Amino acid sequence: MSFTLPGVYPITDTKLSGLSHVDQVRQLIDGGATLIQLREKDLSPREFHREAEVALKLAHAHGVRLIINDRVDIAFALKADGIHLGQTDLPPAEARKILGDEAIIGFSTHNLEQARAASTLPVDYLAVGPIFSTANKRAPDPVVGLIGLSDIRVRIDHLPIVAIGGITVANASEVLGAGADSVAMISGLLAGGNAASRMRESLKAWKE
Ligand code: 3NM
Repeated sequence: MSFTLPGVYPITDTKLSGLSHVDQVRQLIDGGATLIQLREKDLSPREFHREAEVALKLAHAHGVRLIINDRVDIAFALKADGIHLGQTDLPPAEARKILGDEAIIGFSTHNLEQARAASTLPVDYLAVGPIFSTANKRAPDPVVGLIGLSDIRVRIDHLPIVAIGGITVANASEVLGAGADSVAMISGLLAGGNAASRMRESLKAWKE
């Protein structure tokens, strides 16, 4: 399956935004998002399933795709568009067996070695990060930086790369310039309110 990442890849965070997943999805769609990841580290699986179900209905009503973070079971149960997996989650090949060929599978990598290892796995895109320091990940890996990102880009040329970690409307252009196909953002879009207009501004920065 050949997959194209949108230039801006928003990820939900209920704590940071103070909003439910569905309300974040509504604002992000309003700002032009076409692919959104639901990321939840605190709710029970049952609560997350309930929220994700509503968010998925809204997204699909607008032709927007929804990726679930970590929880292959919830992605499968809801027929979400895909799953985003970290290094300690279910291996991508196992997720592929469960979710099938059509599912979008993304995989987090944090250095060149991991990106190289991931490049042979049945995944549709790689996330690389943290590019800059970030407050929104527990125990983040060492910063990759723009040079580290472009080094990975040069060596991994057959998979789309979304950069993540400390990316904002202000620095998105340089991250894209270093070779990322897409920029993932949490606080850059959701901290301080007005996610729709920040989403719009980020898309503008990507198009320029
Ligand atoms: N993953 P913000 S960094 C969820 O390095 C996540 O893989 C990362 O939040 C990684 O955009 C990160 O607010 C947090 O910096 C991104």
